[in-house]
Amino acid sequence: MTSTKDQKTLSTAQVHSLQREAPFDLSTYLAERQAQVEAALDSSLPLTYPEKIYESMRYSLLAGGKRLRPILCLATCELAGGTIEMAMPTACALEMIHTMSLIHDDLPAMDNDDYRRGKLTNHKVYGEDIAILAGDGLLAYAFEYVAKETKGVPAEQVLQVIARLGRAVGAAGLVGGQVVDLECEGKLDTSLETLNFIHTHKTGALLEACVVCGAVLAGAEAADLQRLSRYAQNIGLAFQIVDDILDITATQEELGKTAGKDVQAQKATYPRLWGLEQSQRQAQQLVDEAKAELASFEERAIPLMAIADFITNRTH
Ligand code: GRG
Repeated sequence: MTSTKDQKTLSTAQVHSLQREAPFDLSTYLAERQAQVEAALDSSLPLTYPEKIYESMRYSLLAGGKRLRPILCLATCELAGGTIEMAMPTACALEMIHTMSLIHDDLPAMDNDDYRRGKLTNHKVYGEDIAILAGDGLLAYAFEYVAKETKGVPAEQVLQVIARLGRAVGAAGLVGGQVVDLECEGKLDTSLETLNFIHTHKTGALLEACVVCGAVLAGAEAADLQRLSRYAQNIGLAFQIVDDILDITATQEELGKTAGKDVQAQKATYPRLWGLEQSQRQAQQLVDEAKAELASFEERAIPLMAIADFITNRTH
């Protein structure tokens, strides 16, 4: 006959075994990671003097969003054998950089948008001067945060992360993509090559940094970094194709920002080039190719596989 203590031990083991066998559920996974990221972001940027700028930075940083970039960084760190704690400062920095790019993108000098993440844009609330500075403040703080807050990772790997982040945001990444995007506004004959350049830089470069930096922090080998980089490049382009599709098919409520902006601004987009159906097919093909890059990671890649599928299935 088993004692009460044995029964308790047995049932805990059973629970663990059941947990191991439970199928992976992306919604649960994303909700859990989103909650961790929200808490980390909230404590990363306390409100201090001069309050006005910190308030403006916090307004956009804590305005919600899918938190896809930090979640990708945490997922690849875990895939490569690291921990969430090792990657959280970089994950927060990636969301700070993404948020600053949204603040600047929404400015009257760029896309001139009134809504973002279901709320008024930063410049609508705080004025253009403060919105520009809030973006600058977030960008600078992202680098400080990685350098100061990353714990338990060799300095050489942290340096690599900082270098990769710098490349992803500068003229070789987001800034370069945005410049070509602005140049192409109103040019409906923009080639596929130029469209791909815009999006591999504007959207793909930061997504690639998310995926690769997580693995760098965990000390992944060069061959794995290359596989993960190809995965990220494919999901980055698929993400943008779906973004273009949703601009046409989704409502303002679903998007949290003005719908139909691309057509209104006469932007070259994938649906304009290929039509909606072929755009959806191309996005699916890129997601399939992305998932194929993960084969050698076996079950460790389940979250990244599911995130790739989420990209083509998302509605906002
Ligand atoms: C980076 C120095 C520096 C300057 C910014 C304005 C600019 C240069 C670049 C534009 C980058 C940009 C806004 C790209 C679009 C990326 C994109 C698809 C955003 C939407 O991402 P989601 O759907 O948004 O993940 P949420 O709100 O869920 O985070």
